[in-house]
Amino acid sequence: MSDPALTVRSLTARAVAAPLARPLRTASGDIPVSPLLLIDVASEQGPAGRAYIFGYTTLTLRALKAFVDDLDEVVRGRPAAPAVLAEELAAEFRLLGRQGLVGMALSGLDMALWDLRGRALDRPVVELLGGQAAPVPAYDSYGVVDPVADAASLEGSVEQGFRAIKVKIGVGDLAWDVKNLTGVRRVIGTDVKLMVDFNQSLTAPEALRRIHALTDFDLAWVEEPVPAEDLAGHARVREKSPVPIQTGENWWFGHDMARALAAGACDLCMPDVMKMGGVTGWLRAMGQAEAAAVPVSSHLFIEASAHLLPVTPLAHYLEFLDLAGAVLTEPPRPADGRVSARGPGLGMEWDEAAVTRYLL
Ligand code: SMN
Ligand code: MG
Repeated sequence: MSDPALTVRSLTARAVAAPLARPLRTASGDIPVSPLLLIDVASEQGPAGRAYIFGYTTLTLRALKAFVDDLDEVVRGRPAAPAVLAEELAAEFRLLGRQGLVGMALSGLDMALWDLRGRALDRPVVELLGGQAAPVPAYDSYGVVDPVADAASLEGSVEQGFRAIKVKIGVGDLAWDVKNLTGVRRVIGTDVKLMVDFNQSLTAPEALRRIHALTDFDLAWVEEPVPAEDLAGHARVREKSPVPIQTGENWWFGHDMARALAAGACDLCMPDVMKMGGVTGWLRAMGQAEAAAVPVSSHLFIEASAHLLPVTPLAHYLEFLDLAGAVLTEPPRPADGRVSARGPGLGMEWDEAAVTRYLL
């Protein structure tokens, strides 16, 4: 099939509160449901694309939907070419800036446009990017866990083949962290890699105090020990930490990534495709990680990340935290601790009965 010149016919958005398989408690707040905006882009030529964005809280969804509804008039009739629209929309919002809800919506549109192109060519996006749908190593990502109450779930992750698990800590004092990780290690054993995520909750001195006290747990990385925007703080921790420092989920577009890498903020990075400008933004930014020799993991967005990591230099881990499975006909499934991209496009189909059930 030749590459059709696609033009945007319409952009529609639906807000849902999708149930999460596991509650998501963090040191910086809890996420009881998955607030999603489902974005559908129709083309004049027939094919349609879709993607979702994650609002973090249902309080963002009304604004996100209103913005995407209004974006419909801006993009209607335009080429459904993600890189072209990315440039045009960056110029459109130059004075405002693309941080926050604007960037989230533009990234969602970009993902839907790439899905559209893949569907029009009946190919997975990873192949449009010159890659192959190879299985990507994944870690099972939890919120704060109770090693006793959650033992069966943690054991299940290991039995499913995950060779790496992340848990969130920092909700209590150091003694709480030690007790919690002792329990987690007792359940998952010592062969499974263990990562921890403080979700921005500590000061640099407290982070170093805790990291040094946690060395017995053989941690694979310590994530966002201090506030995301505190690059100097991340660098201070990284300088003296015996454990690799991980961050990036709160970087907005390539410029934030450049600032963080220049500050020496991390040993590892995990950009979020919804905050980096979608597929287009991710592709543009990843050369920075390669040049800085910083391994790249994904943040959330299992489906899109499975298409991106196979074409990302120094790809590290895919985060397996299922945000949208409740509204997909085929939720993402790991196989032996790995995830493969599915097509065509990004490989997602809305389960319309579930969408109706969870519609806001
Ligand atoms: C996280 C934060 C907010 C929502 C989901 C997940 C977390 C992670 O920081 O790294 O998964
Ligand atoms: Mg995190």
